[in-house]
Amino acid sequence: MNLKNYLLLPIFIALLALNGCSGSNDSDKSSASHNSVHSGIKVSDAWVAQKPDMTGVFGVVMNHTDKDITITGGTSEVATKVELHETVAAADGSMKMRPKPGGFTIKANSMHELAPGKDHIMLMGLSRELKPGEQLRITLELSNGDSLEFTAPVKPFTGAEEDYDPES
Ligand SMILES: [Cu+2]
Repeated sequence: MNLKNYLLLPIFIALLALNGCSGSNDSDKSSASHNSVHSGIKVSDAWVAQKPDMTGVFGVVMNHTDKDITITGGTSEVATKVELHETVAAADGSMKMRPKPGGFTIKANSMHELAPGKDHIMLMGLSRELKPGEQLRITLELSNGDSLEFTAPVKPFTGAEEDYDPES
């Protein structure tokens, strides 16, 4: 190895380390750049709860257009079926989730929050175990014929509202 390579090596390693971190750890801010804008509609702060069999996708959907847009369905590589759920109070007072009739309508120039205990995207029939930090690709179908694709990191979900840092 000549002297020039010797000097460059630490820089190269440092760059590799930086790259390695941005993908999988701490998903809050870095993941935002993976979300894409289509037809003026966007998903931000998206995340997926780490659960077996079926799980929820959460985040904020923003409609920057001057027309109402409805999310009518979706697909994901890890789910056999994607449903759009709402959470409602059952007769016995417990909270239950079920497919929302008609899907999620995001009013013109408004946002729609997807959160535990509220509306959410449900990934049904997961084909494999989800790992904290991995990025899942989700595609939503819109009422205007377009689709909205975004990526969401998997985060541990304990059932409580508390924050939990998946970094090991
Ligand atoms: Cu659900």
